[in-house]
Order: sequence, then C-alpha cells, then structure tokens
Amino acid sequence: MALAEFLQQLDDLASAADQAFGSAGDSDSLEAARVEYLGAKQGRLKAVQKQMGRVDPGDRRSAGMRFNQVKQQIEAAFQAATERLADGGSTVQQGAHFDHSLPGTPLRVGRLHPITQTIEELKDIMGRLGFSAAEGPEIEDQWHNFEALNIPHEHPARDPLDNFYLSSAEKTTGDTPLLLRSQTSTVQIRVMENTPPPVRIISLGRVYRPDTADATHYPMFHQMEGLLIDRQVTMADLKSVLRLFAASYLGGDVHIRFRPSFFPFTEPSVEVDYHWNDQWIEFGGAGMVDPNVLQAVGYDPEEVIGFAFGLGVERLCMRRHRINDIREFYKNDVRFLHQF
Ligand code: FA5
Repeated sequence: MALAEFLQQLDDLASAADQAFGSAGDSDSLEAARVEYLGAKQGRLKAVQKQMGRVDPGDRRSAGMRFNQVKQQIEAAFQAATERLADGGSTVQQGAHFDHSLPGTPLRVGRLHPITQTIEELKDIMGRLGFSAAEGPEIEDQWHNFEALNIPHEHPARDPLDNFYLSSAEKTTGDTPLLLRSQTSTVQIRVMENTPPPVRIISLGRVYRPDTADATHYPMFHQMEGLLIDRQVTMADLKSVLRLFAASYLGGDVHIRFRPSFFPFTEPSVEVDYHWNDQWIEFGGAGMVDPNVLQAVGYDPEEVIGFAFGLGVERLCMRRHRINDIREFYKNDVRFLHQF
C-alpha cells in the first residue's frame, strides 16, 4: 500500500472521529462513538493500524509516526467530549443554547458628582452672560486671602479659629503663614493683578473653613466668585446679573432678596437670599468693589469701578434639587449620588 493512501485513511478517520465525539449529545452516544473509533478489538482506529503492515517497508516509519499523532488527536477529542458532558453540556455546541433575548449583565457606569455637574452648569450660564472662568490656588498667602481684600491684620476674619492655617508653612515663611483659602475672593485679586481693566470673570472652586457641619454648613465647600470691572458699573448691574443668574439656574419663579450687609472688600455690601420652604436662606454675598481693593491691585479707583459676588455652590445645588442637608454631598453614598 502506498504511503499516501494510508495517510489519507488516517486523515479521514481523524475528521470522522472528531465529528462523532463533537456531536455526541449524551453519555450513551459518546460511549457508542468511543467503541466505534477507539474500541480495542473492532474499533476503526485498530482497523487502520492493521493496515500499517501493508505499507511499503521503507515508508513504515513515517506511517507509524503519523498514526501515533492521529491516535492522540482522537483520544483528545474523546476526552474533550467527556468533559463537556460532565459540565452539563448536553448538546453539540454550547452556543446553541445562548438566548439572545436575555438581558445582559449591566455595567455600573460612573457619573460626575452633583457639585461638579453644578459647576459646569454655572460656568455655562455665566458664560452666556459674558463671564469667562478663571482659577486660583487653594493654598493661599495672607496678601491674597486678606490684605489686598482690605482685611487688616487685626481683623477677626483672620482669627486662627476661623481659618485653616498651615503650620508647616509658618516655619518657612516666618509670621505670614499660608492657609487653605477661606473664600474665592482671592481670585479677584490674582486676576486684577495680572489683567488690566475691563475684567469680567467668574471663579469656581473649593474653600475651607473650620465650620461645624450641619444641614447648611460644611468645613469644605465651593464658591462661585464673580467680578466685573469697567468704567461705568452700578449696583443695578449687580442686581440684574444676580437676578438673571438665579432665574436661569433656579427657575424663573424663584424669589431672591438683597439684604444690606458688610464685607471689608465691598462698599456698599449685600447678602443675597433665596426663598425656600417658607424661609429665606442666604446663598451669597456681593457688593461694589471697595476703592481700597482697586488701589491694592494697582487700578485707579477714579477711573474704574465694579461689582463682585461670592455664592455658595452647594446651597444653589440644594435649592435646585430640593436637597435639605449639605452633608449628603460628601457621604459618598452611591444611592444618593446616582440620582443626579
Ligand atoms: C464670602 O465668602 C465673601 N467672599 C462673598 C463675597 C464675594 C462678598 C465678593 C462680596 C463680594 P460669606 O462668608 O457670606 O461671604 O460666604 C458666601 C456664601 O458661601 C454663603 O452665602 C454661603 O452660601 C456659602 N457658605 C459660607 N460658609 C459655608 C459653609 N460652611 N458651608 C457651605 N456653604 C457656606
């Protein structure tokens, strides 16, 4: 027998056995296939092996090597079919059982924190009113957090009990310790120091105060600072901008009011409240920029004038989404966070 003929027989046998073991749907048909192909006496593999004696003597070595390969291949196919049935697979291919109509395993997709979403929206609204966004550092020096804002050395706002001073910085900078900024008004100064008038910016970011946490206070919170400096600016402009902003973010039906107040860096000054649940809740401070502040940054108060405001971002977001406790934002409870 020619070698080619023998090898052809082996190949045919290998693919037939593969097919038989692969399609065995239960242990009975698998056993029948095993006897047919691997049976010690009557098996088809055995029958082919017997043919090997008829192969030309010079080719027997090659025939034997190929026979051993095919034998291993058929035994492996039988082993795989045995494991498949033991795993509970009762048919040919598991794919046949795949139900395309079943719902998939949902992936938990993350999302932006409600305060981050609020910041983006506030930037959007103020952008439409012509204010561009500026940034400043969260670790500040006394000049930007106090002095340039007309808050002198002896002012109670600088009390260590009301601020997070950095003790390590104290060692390196002598008697002017750095601090975590207590307000975003610092950015007013930084922008004016570096930009000639006119100026029309907002700045959104974190501020820090050692306030005890309650429903409306948190030791770390966010503010949106606004600053507009030009030649002719009045308190009416300030009120219009804040009313437009509040109507845009909180809805046209929101009631806001301006209360006379005091800030060292504005004159006159107001506090701004919204109405919610039968009470007025303060959400920001504002006023006309004090001439001393303009002077501190090198502007001429005879030439330019402006207004500034600082609003609590959490308080705005709370009113918008009817959240009655600021602490919810920072508990990191996904059941709360996933609602936004
Ligand atoms: C200021 O911080 C001034 N820098 C605002 C300002 C800017 C006035 C420019 C004039 C010109 P005040 O301390 O009132 O002001 O804080 C402003 C707002 O921040 C408050 O109305 C409130 O909405 C929010 N806020 C203050 N403290 C907290 C706190 N502990 N937790 C959450 N929000 C707070």
